[in-house]
Amino acid sequence: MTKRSKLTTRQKRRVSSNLQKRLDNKDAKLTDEHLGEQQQGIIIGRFGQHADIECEGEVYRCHIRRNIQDVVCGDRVLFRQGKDEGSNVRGVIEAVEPRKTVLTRPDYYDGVKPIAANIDQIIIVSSVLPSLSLNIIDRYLVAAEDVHIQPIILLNKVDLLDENERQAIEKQLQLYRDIGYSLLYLSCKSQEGMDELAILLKDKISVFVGQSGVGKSSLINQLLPDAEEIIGDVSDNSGLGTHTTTTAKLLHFPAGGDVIDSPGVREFNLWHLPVERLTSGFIEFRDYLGGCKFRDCKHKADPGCLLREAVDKGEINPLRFDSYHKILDGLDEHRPAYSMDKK
Ligand SMILES: Nc1nc2c(ncn2[C@@H]2O[C@H](COP(=O)(O)OP(=O)(O)O)[C@@H](O)[C@H]2O)c(=O)[nH]1
Ligand SMILES: [Mg+2]
Ligand SMILES: [Zn+2]
Repeated sequence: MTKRSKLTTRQKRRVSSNLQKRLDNKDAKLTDEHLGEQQQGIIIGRFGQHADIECEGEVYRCHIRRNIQDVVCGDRVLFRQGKDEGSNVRGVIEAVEPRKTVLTRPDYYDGVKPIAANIDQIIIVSSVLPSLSLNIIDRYLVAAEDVHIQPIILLNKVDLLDENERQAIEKQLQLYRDIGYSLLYLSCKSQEGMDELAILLKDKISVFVGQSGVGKSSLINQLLPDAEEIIGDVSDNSGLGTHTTTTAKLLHFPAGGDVIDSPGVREFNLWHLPVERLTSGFIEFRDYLGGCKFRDCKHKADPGCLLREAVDKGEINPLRFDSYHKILDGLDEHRPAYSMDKK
C-alpha cells in the first residue's frame, strides 16, 4: 500500500529533480577513467537502477546506464568494474546482448515488459491438490509455445494418489506424451521423479510456473537446499496457497543448471494473446490450420472445419479441442485495456 503523499506538486518536482541530479553525478563518476575493461556477465538479480551480475563466480552490484532499458534476470550483459573500491556499487552495465528468448508480462503503460531472459525451458508444475486441471496446463503450454520456449509438464504430489487414481490420471495425461511433450510424475514427499527432474534441469536455464499451492517452492527447496523458499500452506477451503517470493533471482542447481524465480515469472500466462496465436499454440492443430473451408472459421459448428474433422477422426484429442474453446471463450474477459496486436 502507498501512503498518500503530503508533498505539494512543486515539492515533488523539486525532490525528483534533486534525485535526478544525484543520479547524474553517480553516472559522471562512472566515466571511462574510473572503469576497467569491458567484461561479460549474467544478470542474477535486479533492483531498480541496479543489478547483480555474476562473472566467473563473483557477484558485482552494478549501476545500469540509463540508455539501457529493462535489464532482467538471465540477460547476458557487458559491464565494466569500477576502480573505486570503497563504493558498494562495483561497476556499470553498458550493453545487453541480444536475447535468445524472453518472458514478458503486460504493462499498463508500455504494453509488455520483460520479466526474464534466455530461458531454455518452462517447467509447468501441476498437482493433484489443488485438483488437476488440464485446462490450466493447456494455458501454460500455449503461453510457452508462443514465446518459443520448450515446456515440460510435471505432476507433483503423486504420493496422494492410490493405485486406481494413479492409473486413471496416467491414462488421461498420456495425451501430452502423444503430442510430443515431456511429462514427469513427481513427489516432493516420496522423492519420486526427483532424480529425473535434476537431469532435465542440468545445463539449462529453467523457470517453474503453475498455480499457487502446486508445490513450486517445495520443489525449488529440494533442488536448492540453500534457497529457503517460503512454503505456503494450502488453505483447506480454496486449495490455493499464498504468493511469497518478491524479487526475481537466478539461482544455480548443485547438479547443474539454473532457475529464475519470482512471482512475476510464476504467474506467466496468456492474458494477452491474439486468437491466431492461441490457436497455433495447440501444436497438434498446426497441420490443419489454414485448411478450413472458410477463412474466418471459428472451428465450432462451421461447415468444412478441418479441426473438427480431425477430432471426429480421432487425430485430435477432444479434451484438447474443448480446452481450446474454453480458453478462447475466456480470452476477452481477461484481455487488458491495450492490445498486443499493435506490436
Ligand atoms: N503431499 C504432498 N504435499 C506437497 C508436495 N509438494 C508440496 N506439498 C505441499 O503443498 C503445499 C504448497 O506447496 P508450495 O511449495 O508452497 O506451493 P507453491 O505455491 O506452488 O510454491 C505445502 O503445504 C507443501 O507442503 C508433495 O509432493 N506431496
Ligand atoms: Mg511458493
Ligand atoms: Zn475450422
